[in-house]
Amino acid sequence: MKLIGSYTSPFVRKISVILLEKGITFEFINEMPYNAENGVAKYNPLGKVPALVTDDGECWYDSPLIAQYIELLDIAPALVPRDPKAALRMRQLESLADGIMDAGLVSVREQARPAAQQSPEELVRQREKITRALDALEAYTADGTLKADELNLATIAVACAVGYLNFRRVSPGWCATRPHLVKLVETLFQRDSFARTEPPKA
Ligand SMILES: N[C@@H](CCC(=O)N[C@@H](CS)C(=O)NCC(=O)O)C(=O)O
Repeated sequence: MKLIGSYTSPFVRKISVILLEKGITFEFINEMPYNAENGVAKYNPLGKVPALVTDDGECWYDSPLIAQYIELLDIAPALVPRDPKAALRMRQLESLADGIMDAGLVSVREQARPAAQQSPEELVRQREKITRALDALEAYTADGTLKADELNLATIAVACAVGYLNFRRVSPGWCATRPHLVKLVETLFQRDSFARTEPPKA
């Protein structure tokens, strides 16, 4: 299998962690989608990473769908419940985490523009999405919907989303008022799969 991605993308990290946790061997093809010259569109017409190319030459893109494909391979540990409704609930939590990644990415892109071209309103809009989503995740960890000691699609996605906020210093004070979420992500960050997929420092 080939995973097309960049080392800084939280969506790519989610898929890398899933593959590592399941012990699936893969080759990482480093492509930077925001570089002028990049080969991402060969794999995904939308020009986004991750994309996954299987040994049969099938190509999958959009990380929730890739995660679903990998789960279909039926390789332990199972990361999504078999019950369809429970699976849907877990995928909704994945969407919430992915939404934080999306809003974090938009914020980072906006702040990379020349100061005069940045939209403070857009930055506030994105920050509010992140704040509301983090509050929802804190509530889900407090009521046991998300459990720090459970490895599944939702907890992996949440840890990747928060890892991205930390890495890009978006919402830097997020942890002050969300102790349950802090415990969850710190537990996940201790895993080898997370240590091996930490974004580069520079
Ligand atoms: N919904 C997509 C989002 C992927 C995404 O936005 N990836 C970013 C990198 S973190 C990207 O490739 N952006 C390039 C672009 O938007 O042109 C997924 O879950 O795979």
